[in-house]
Amino acid sequence: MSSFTPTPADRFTFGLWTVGWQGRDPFGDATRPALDPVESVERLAELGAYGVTLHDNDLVPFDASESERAEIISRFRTALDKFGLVVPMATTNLFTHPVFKDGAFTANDRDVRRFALRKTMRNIDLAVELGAHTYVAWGGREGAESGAAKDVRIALDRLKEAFDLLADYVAEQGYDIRFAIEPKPNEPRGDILLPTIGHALAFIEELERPEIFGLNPEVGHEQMAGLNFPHGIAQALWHGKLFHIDLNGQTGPKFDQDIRFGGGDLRQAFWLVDLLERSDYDGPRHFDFKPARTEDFSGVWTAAAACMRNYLILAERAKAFRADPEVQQALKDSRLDELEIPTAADGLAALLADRSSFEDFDADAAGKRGMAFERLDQLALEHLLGAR
Ligand code: XLS
Ligand code: MN
Ligand code: MN
Repeated sequence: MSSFTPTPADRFTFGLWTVGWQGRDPFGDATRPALDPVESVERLAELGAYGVTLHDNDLVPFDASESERAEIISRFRTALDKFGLVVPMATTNLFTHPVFKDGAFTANDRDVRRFALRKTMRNIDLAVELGAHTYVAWGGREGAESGAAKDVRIALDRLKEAFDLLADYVAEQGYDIRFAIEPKPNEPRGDILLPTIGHALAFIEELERPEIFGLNPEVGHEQMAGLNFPHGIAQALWHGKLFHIDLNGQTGPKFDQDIRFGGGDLRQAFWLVDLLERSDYDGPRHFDFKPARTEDFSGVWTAAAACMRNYLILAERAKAFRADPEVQQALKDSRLDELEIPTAADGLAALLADRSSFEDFDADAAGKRGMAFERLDQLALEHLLGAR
């Protein structure tokens, strides 16, 4: 059994806003002081992380002057170099300042939309400077609380317009950047546009340059909608659209809990790691969690280390599950190998002529066959629990 000690080769990354979250929620003030991004870089490097990610305003305050901005960025770059962390992804804060109260790219006010685009383009420049190749777009306030407040079809026109302009911008600048859209069903808006992986996948195909747009799905966001996250990720992979991933924990449909990875729905976490580790996804394993506001900084670093450790434990458990000869037999007993056989590779005519497929098919007998899924799932559970 490995030591479950992360190294940069595991490609674990953290948002500056995760460990830096001060614990402010709708009912309570901050429970922790602000954390210097330079300290986050140092501590995360010590813990074995590969990189950090950021919103523009996680690093540079919204109202910083040009010279303040330059100084903050230079100090941050020095820390990255010193502690050996990379910045593979960046994103824009289009939700904190009151100017974004009705959204950014889909705000009813045109001047706000134009400001949001300029703010994003400016931060794409910084993202590229810092070496990022992925630009996340979470439309946290692109939504509404009431029916007439947003004409959704027109808002989608504006959202497409914004992404098409951003794609033009990166093409004109010659940037090697791909966009990863992050779906979320609600919070902070009552309802948010592109609420799930499926909505976002369909939207991307309407863009002018769909090839540079993919997804950044987050565990808790799909689970807030009662959806199966590993299934969503499997479909994103199937479409070639898993560009990035936000790992955390959630316990069912409620507010966005952002629990450390492994907290929350542990069985879905197991199947997620099993899927990711067997897939061709080679991007960062990015944690977007919030250390509980009950914690001091010691608890913050404990939670950050636990995200990585839990991922490694689950990867080891999933590997043991797949390697177990009894599991391999159980997979056959459940006919997973048969699912791999195309249903009618012999062609439509052969299918129509095949009496055994319909006229002579004994549906009652087939209906009596057990699928043996209970045994298969119990084996998985025992591996997950460390009982095998
Ligand atoms: C909020 C989102 C946000 C994005 C980045 O719910 O998860 O943190 O990941 O803006
Ligand atoms: Mn979240
Ligand atoms: Mn996220």
